[in-house]
Amino acid sequence: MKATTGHIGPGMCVAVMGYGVTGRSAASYCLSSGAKVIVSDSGNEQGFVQQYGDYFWQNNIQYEAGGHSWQFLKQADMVIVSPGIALDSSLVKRLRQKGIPVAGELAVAAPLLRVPVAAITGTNGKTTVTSLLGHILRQAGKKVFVGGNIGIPLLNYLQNGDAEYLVLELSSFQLETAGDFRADIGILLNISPDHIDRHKGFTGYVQAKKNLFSHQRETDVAILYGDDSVCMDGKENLTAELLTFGASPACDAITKGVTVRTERSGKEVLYDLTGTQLATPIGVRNSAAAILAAHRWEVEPEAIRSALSSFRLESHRMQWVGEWNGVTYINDSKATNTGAVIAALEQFDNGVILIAGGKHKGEDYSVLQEVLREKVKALVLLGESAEQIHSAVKNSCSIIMVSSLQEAVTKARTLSEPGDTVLLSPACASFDMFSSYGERGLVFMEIVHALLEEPVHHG
Ligand code: UMA
Repeated sequence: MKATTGHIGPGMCVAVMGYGVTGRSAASYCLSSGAKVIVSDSGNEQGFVQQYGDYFWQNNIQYEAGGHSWQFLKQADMVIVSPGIALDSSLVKRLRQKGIPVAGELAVAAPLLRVPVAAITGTNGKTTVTSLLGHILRQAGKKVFVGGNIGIPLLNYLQNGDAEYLVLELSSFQLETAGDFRADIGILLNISPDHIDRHKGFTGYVQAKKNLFSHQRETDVAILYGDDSVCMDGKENLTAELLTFGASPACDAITKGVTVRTERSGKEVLYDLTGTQLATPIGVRNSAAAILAAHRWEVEPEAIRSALSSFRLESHRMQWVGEWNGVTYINDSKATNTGAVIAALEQFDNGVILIAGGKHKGEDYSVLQEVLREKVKALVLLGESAEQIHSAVKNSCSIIMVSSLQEAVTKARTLSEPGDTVLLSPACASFDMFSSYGERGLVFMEIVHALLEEPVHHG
């Protein structure tokens, strides 16, 4: 029997293509629905069998590893494809031509969702806004499932969930295979180039992001970053009600300094983020998006305020470390490419002392020149890539070469003045000096805390 996406049950054979986090959740969901499951993964066969052989045997799951084949997959009534698998292969095309649906987990879940859904996408900040909205709803006493690209597949919810609201972080990969998925609230935070190989250019990437709005109804809401022309482009084609956030006075949630001003039931409401982890330009903007969503679901301003002040940012992504003598220290160790560094620097007017460098991944650092010229007072370089970055950006700002993170923080502190920001945003992987970006970020924060207990010696 040929399947209709979303109606998985006894008598059907479902192929799970890619057996990572999503694939394992999909297999488990299909088994619990009574379907027969087969698994196809490109990973090394020996390791695969060692890891999953017993589970496959217990659940009567046939598998192929080391690649995907038509011979194996053609027995399926439908294929659930993992987000990391590109859809332009001749095999995926052949499956579709032969009438075998190839769907992502959003398409599978779509017809089965019975509670309000907020879905958040964008190039940067989606994990923060997803966690923040989940946190606000929980503070307001609601039962919430927070999942998606943040690391918890939506199909986990379908198996065990009893939430009243779903808050999902969605990637462009997931939105490419979303089928009829519809969000009551769709949030697009920003768009800048990313995953260009997979989407065959920027246009394809934007298109995938905007799939989020394609099945919305008039009673739904689309929340867009009003100051971003790429986000706003095509707004007249939205079916849902449009709400915007940003610095422009025309926005529905207006960001100014560390405040967000908006309306709720016709009354002006002001949120002051002073003293919270969200009191950065990007944090305020992310908060504005989450506030609009929370108002839509009628959360009281007091519950929102309490959630904003107790919210803790995801580690190592524009993580506020502290403020000493008027200088703010920020850990953005997760910024392992130039795009992330540009996004980080764009949050500041100027006065940044940037600590960068690490393991080179083949990027062209000259794209940083303009933003360095505008925002950066001094660039402190360390790690394997220091020389390369230096020669690519040498005329953009003052550059200091150092040999350790300890030395980098010490230098940055002596160069800083009240009102400045010391930002670790490396543009490189960490593996030349650390085991992960997480370790690099933790070491940075330890050094900052330890150093700032000591008096500053300028010069
Ligand atoms: N595989 C194949 N064939 C291929 C490629 C991979 O069989 O052609 C196999 C691999 O051997 C592996 C499995 O597929 O066994 C991995 O699948 P996957 O890459 O789709 O990853 P998952 O483990 O299912 O994790 C995915 C998201 N990964 C990607 O989109 C690449 C996770 O986002 C997400 O947290 C998880 O689903 C739950 O929703 C990660 C990510 O990097 C964090 N996302 C990108 C981003 O944020 O920029 C989009």
